[in-house]
Amino acid sequence: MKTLTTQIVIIGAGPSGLLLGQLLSKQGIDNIILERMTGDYVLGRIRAGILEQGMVDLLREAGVSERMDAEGEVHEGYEISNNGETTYINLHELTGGKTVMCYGQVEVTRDLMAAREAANLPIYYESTDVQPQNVTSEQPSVTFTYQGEQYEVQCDYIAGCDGFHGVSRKTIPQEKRTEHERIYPFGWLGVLSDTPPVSEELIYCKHDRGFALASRRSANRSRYYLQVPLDDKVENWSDEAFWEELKRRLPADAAAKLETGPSIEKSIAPLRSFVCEPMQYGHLFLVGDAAHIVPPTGAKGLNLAASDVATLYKIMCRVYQQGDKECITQYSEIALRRVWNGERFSWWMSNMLHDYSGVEMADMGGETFSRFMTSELGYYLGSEAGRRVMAEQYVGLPYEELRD
Ligand code: FAS
Ligand code: PHB
Repeated sequence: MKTLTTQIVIIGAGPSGLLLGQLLSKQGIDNIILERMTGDYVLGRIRAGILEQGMVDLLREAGVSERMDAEGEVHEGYEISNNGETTYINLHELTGGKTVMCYGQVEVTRDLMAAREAANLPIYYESTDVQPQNVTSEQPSVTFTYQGEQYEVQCDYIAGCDGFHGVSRKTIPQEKRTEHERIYPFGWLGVLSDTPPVSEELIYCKHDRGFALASRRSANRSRYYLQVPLDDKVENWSDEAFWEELKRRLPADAAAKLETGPSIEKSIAPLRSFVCEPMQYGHLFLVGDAAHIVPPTGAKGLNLAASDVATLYKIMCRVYQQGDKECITQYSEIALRRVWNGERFSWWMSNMLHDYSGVEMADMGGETFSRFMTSELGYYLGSEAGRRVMAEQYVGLPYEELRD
């Protein structure tokens, strides 16, 4: 067994792990990243596209924002189409000037990976059997296998940035954690295509046939989603079938402009709301999807991961630069307050914008639930106060500071 030593072990090289590693390294706090897959595999996962201002600020502080600032698109609002009737949610006007950045998660990950490589910072791709050890002791460690060799990394703290299917959350004993979950009765069929997007900004479409979202990655790359039944399969959807259904759900002016082309990525993602409480156990901290999952309807998944990173980063700076070890107890409480706000917004937007007809719910029929939600959507879109409630949450609620 080879022994390594560092201050913080980060499990997972998704956006959570890479961003945390970059911020800590800039403060001179040593860290090692252990990633199960190859870098190319991580970059092959097409995911989020909208960054809140808080995440944009973090990426700038991490010194990895040059390409985002050059290629990202600042969006001042988005449209909601309700069976073809569109309402513009003017983020900039409703929030006193705030906006969001449209820049793909893959590009964020690529920028962070490049920065780590340029600084020659340790990252072990294709690490297997990663296992946190003695997390409630003062000498935690992480064991893993790398290129056939057994390793143990001795450290002070462990950041579990290993996503929903990782090892970190399961390291917290079952009896010590409470898990909240809702599985939605539908999924999102996503398509990426090198075609000009139908709109300069996003269009969220509520439609009797099902939800659709028109998003983008650049002036020549589009990202579209369709609500599909939970048991649907990608092989059921030819590109032609996808484009025809998308046209039916888009508002007429956008449908008329839709430029179709071959899909370069096509996949179905299930939708779930999930929160693990607490988000820490001894010297182990859960970050991002390791602790929580949201339906992508509110564009919060990646952004909640970023706010977790911000909180843990501030705590670690205080531990190593001020010698204040007590402040680690604040992490879960602070992180969960913002997580639950993001969970609620994503759950609310999903209930309002998806079609529930045909869904059997515990206390009412799906058609009845859809009628309630259609009325909810109409009320919020119909009032400036309602649109402001949507806008404030979409741009992202403020990050919370540590208590002194
Ligand atoms: P990630 O899951 O991205 O990264 C975890 C990393 O840990 C992975 O690289 C994994 O290989 C690694 N890992 C796992 N187990 C390990 C182990 N035992 N040892 C070492 N490494 C291990 N969010 C949005 O805001 N908008 C969207 O449109 C959107 N779409 C999504 C679509 C899909 C299909 C999925 C799954 C998620 C989507 N999300 C979206 C949410 C997504 O963007 C996440 O919030 C984001 O990836 C969170 O980043 P991480 O916390 O780093 O987790
Ligand atoms: C995306 O561009 O992938 C995207 C944007 C906004 C969402 C979900 C996904 O709410």
